[in-house]
Amino acid sequence: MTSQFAPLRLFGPRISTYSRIASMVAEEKGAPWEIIPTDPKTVDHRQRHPYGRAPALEWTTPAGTPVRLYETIAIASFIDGQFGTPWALSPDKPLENAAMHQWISIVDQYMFRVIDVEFVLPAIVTRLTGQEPDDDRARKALGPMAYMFDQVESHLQDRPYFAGTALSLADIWMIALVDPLRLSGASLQLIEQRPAFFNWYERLRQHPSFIATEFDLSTLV
Ligand SMILES: N[C@@H](CCC(=O)N[C@@H](CS)C(=O)NCC(=O)O)C(=O)O
Repeated sequence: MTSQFAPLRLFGPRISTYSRIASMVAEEKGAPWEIIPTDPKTVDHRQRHPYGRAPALEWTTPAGTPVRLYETIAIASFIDGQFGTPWALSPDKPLENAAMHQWISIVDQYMFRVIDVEFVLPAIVTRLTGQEPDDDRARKALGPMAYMFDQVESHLQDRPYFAGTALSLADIWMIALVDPLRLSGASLQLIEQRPAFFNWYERLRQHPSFIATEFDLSTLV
C-alpha cells in the first residue's frame, strides 16, 4: 500500500543508534521513512544539525510546510504526535509519562556513553569493520554496564515496559542502544543474567518495528 505521506528523511550513518531510534518510532507509527547515509561531521550536515550529530530530519507536510528538526527526542515526539494514533508512544498518565522521560534521559545522559562509545565501538564495530579492537578499553566498561543493568533489572521487576504496561518511546531508546550487545559474549551475558531485563530484551527483539529497522552492523557509511 502506498502511503499518502512523503517519506521522513533521516540524515545520519545507517548504523547510528539514534537514527535507529527515529526510524523505529516512524515504523511504529506507520510513517514512511528513509535513511540518507550521512557523515554527521561534514560541513554540509552542520546545516541540518549545528552540533554535528545524527540524525537530522527533513520532511514536508502534506500542506507543504517544511519540517527541519534535530535531536532525537524532538524528532521522535514530532513523529509520535503527527502520525497514526497521536501520542500512542507517550503515556498520558503523569507518572508513566515521567518514567518514560526518566529512562530516555538515563540512556541519553549515562548509558549511551558507556555502552556505545566505551564498549560497542571499541569491541564490536572495530571487529566488524576490520579495524584493531581495543579490548582493554571495552573491558573497563563492563563494570559500569553491570551497574546500569542492575538499575534496569530492578525497574523491570514489576512492569513489562519502561513506562509501565505499554510500549513507549523509552523502550525504543533502550532496545536500539542495547541491541548490538548480543554480538559480544561478555556483554550478552550481562543481559542474560538479569531475568526481567532479558525477558524484555527478547520481547522487544521480536517487535515488528525492531525487525523492520534491523541493519547490517558491518555496513558503515
Ligand atoms: N543528543 C543527540 C545525540 C545523537 C548522537 O550522539 N548521535 C551519534 C550517532 S548514534 C552521533 O552523531 N555521533 C557522532 C559524534 O558524536 O561525533 C540526539 O539525541 O540526537
